[in-house]
Amino acid sequence: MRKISVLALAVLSASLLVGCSRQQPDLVGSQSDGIPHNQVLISHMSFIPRVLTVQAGQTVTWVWDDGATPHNVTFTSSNLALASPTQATGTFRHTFDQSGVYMYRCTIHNNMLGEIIVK
Ligand SMILES: [Cu+2]
Repeated sequence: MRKISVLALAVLSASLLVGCSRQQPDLVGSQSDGIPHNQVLISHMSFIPRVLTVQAGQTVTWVWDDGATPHNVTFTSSNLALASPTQATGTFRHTFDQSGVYMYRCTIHNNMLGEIIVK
């Protein structure tokens, strides 16, 4: 059941991203269409959106959706020592209580970089 809803979210997010990229790329990651604002999709060897802005106290969920390719979320900023498992499916969550800029990457793929900005 949980797996199905995660998949549904991933599909919804992907279609939202595709729709937005045709018209208004700035809306990616917005709260339109009921898609959670604080979600990062791991797909096509990238974090989508690459930069996500949230409010302090909010939880960010990363959703793996890149077939059998394993990835991880590893923070590189000195202000946060945190890393997800390396996995091909599943989710990872973290609640950001302090404002700041948090850089992260996938340690397997050098080009996979992401950023969480906490207001
Ligand atoms: Cu990766």
